[in-house]
Amino acid sequence: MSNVASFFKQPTKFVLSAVQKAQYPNIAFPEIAFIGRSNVGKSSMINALFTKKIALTSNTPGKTRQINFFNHSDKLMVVDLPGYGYAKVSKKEAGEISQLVSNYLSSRLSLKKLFVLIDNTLGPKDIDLEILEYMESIKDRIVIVFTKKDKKVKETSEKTEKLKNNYENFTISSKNNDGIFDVQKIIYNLL
Ligand SMILES: Nc1nc2c(ncn2[C@@H]2O[C@H](COP(=O)(O)OP(=O)(O)OP(=O)(O)O)[C@@H](O)[C@H]2O)c(=O)[nH]1
Ligand SMILES: [Mg+2]
Repeated sequence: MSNVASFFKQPTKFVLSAVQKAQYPNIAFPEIAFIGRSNVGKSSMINALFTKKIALTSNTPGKTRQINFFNHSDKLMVVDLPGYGYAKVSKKEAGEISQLVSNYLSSRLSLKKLFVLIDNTLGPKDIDLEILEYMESIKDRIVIVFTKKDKKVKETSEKTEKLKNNYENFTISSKNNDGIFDVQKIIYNLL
């Protein structure tokens, strides 16, 4: 087995769910985080990368409402962020979630890569482009991941090509693991 494959098979443990900055674990490992619209497949991708069911996934958008931290083998912190743009949460809760995510993004110095997930079947939405614009200052640490490659494309957008030209990017499926190994290599090389 390659070093990369055996690395991802090592234990990954849930650490805690945070709803405020004071709760973030105080660690020295490099950190990676996953962000994207609700239901885009953040938790599924974490499970595919780390080859185990650690992050809760659901057919119901808005499943992940807190910042979930995972410790991979005392070498890497993995962060599952709440999804944005889910219409069915109350305005108050949506405000709280976006505050939580922006606090996280502005304060986490150990963050080595931010994976911004976009649903390949739908293409980028305004809210995805807004997040990318907001994160412009850390552009070199952003990797765009187009998810659900196994599914039929429903909407095409000229914005997709533009993003592909401007950002490091991958198109993956967490269902059949297509493209997962390429992302594992990127993560492995951060250590
Ligand atoms: N076909 C297919 N379905 C996927 C893929 N990735 C995720 N899904 C499905 O999409 C739904 C949402 O996946 P999650 O991983 O829970 O999405 P999330 O981004 O964590 O969602 P929130 O926590 O609500 O923000 C689930 O029904 C998954 O099974 C994929 O690559 N292919
Ligand atoms: Mg989730």
